Amino acid sequence: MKNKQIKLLTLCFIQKENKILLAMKKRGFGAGRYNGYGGKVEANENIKEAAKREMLEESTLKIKKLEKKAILKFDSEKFEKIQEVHVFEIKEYEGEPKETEEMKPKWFDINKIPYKEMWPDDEYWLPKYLEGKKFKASFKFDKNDKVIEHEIKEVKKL
Ligand code: 6OG
Repeated sequence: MKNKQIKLLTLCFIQKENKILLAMKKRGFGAGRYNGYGGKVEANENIKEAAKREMLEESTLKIKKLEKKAILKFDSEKFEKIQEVHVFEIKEYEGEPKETEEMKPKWFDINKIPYKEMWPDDEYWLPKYLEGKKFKASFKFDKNDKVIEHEIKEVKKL
């Protein structure tokens, strides 16, 4: 993992009672998979601002309050840079999620998460997220996006 540059990204989830909001990515990196909402942190913004901007662009929701829950690092021989994904729980928002050019939203029962249609790392760490834990994790994929190494460490603060 050492000589690569880092690309900063965000990933946001919303829970309502026993449901979680995921969205089908319609284009670009990760197309055809369900995921939370997020994207690249631009040079002129901080990570939280980026998370809010991506939520607005991809779901039309206006975020009022969010809390960082995890930092995930992904590496693969296919990736030019290590992807460092900052995961947030959306605590307060305005609006209803709408389909956009990039994402098609769907609420899932937290006991019926569609792991087979998600990134293969998700089934390792999303359960921990759903337990309300804070953690740092790293994953290495082979060229078929299979997880070949992983580490998850709970932390008090991020
Ligand atoms: P754009 O590049 O389209 O944003 N992301 C990942 N999410 C999961 N669950 N696993 C991964 O394993 C991921 N790699 C990236 C970060 C890409 C979005 O996908 C997330 C962003 O929210 C490799 O702008």
